[in-house]
Amino acid sequence: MAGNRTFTMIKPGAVKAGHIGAILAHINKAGFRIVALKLTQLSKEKAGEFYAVHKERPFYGELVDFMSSGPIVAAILEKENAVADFRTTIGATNPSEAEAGTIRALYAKSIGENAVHGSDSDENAAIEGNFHFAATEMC
Ligand code: 3AN
Repeated sequence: MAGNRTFTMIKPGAVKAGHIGAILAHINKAGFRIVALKLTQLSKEKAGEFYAVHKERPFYGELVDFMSSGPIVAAILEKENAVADFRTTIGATNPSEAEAGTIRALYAKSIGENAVHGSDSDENAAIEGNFHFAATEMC
């Protein structure tokens, strides 16, 4: 059965460009409820831990450098079928392939600086949400 929560980050590029408000509004309009929310900055170590699954990929170093380069917004989102519906809302990893009107089509600069993260499974949504938030921060 599909779960009802997913995890997202607004990445440093989109935060620096001033897109926090527009992206959160887009998320709300797409029917997601914000369960947890924070503006924070990842250390290199924390970013490396978060993306450990990509350790062997050629872009890992670049990804960790970028994700620790400035503030991010982390959030847990709730909606029926949250993981799959949020991936539809954000669009393809490469913004040049993202459908028009998706968050990445609107706000991403490149495949590396692609505006937002979205969990790829219910299991990872729970792991990633717990990585960033204590139970008392989830409302
Ligand atoms: P998604 O975020 O759409 O699930 P993944 O899990 O394949 O995509 O990749 C995780 C992150 O790694 C992406 N959000 C993107 O920032 C970065 N990334 C993925 N593929 C590349 C690539 N070919 N070059 C640079 N960065 C990449």
